[in-house]
Amino acid sequence: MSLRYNCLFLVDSVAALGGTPICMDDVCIFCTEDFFCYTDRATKIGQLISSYLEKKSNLEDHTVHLLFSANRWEMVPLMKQKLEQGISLVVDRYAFSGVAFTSAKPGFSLEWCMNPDMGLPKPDLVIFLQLNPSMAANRGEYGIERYETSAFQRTVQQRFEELMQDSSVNWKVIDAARTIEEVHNDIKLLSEDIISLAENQPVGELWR
Ligand code: NYM
Repeated sequence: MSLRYNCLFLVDSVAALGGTPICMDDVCIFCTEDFFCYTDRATKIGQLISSYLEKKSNLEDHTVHLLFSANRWEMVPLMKQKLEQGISLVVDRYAFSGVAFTSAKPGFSLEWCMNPDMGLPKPDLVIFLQLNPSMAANRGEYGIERYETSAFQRTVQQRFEELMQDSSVNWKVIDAARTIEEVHNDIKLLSEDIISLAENQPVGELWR
């Protein structure tokens, strides 16, 4: 893979980030950097997923998992183009959410869930915003979409913890139960460090 002059890092969490009090607009310090959000509901694949999440349609569990992955792969050319231009990318959710959520369903192994995302651009840093499911339930608009039940989110949390055992990924856990300013500060410090470290390093491939 080619060299680049930037960094790819992402913020992942069990709970939706869109609600108060933590919102990506509040915690994201990189207004000049590019921001990708998965699920990207603007594409045709994203619209199929969105309709499923909003319970307007049903999809078979393997099928929806592959659609989530396809929704990431369809953006890879654009992500790579930007990375090669020296732009750091901030990503809200990525393959880790894909694996954690599907493997929380009965009959899905972590390994099966990881396969379709193998080879995606590898993040230099993964920030996990830790929030317990009962606090998450108090966040804005929680409970409307599919997966937004405390029992399911607890299993998702366990799957994230299993994924965090993988030392080949640069995981950092941030306590998201604190104020926006505190969370913002932690993310800022971690991000500044990784941006200088990742400079001139080749983009890695996830789970390879
Ligand atoms: N989700 C998200 C998945 O199940 N698989 C994935 O690959 C991704 C990216 O979609 N409950 C789930 C997690 C969320 C839901 O995401 C919508 P958000 O960020 O809450 O809008």
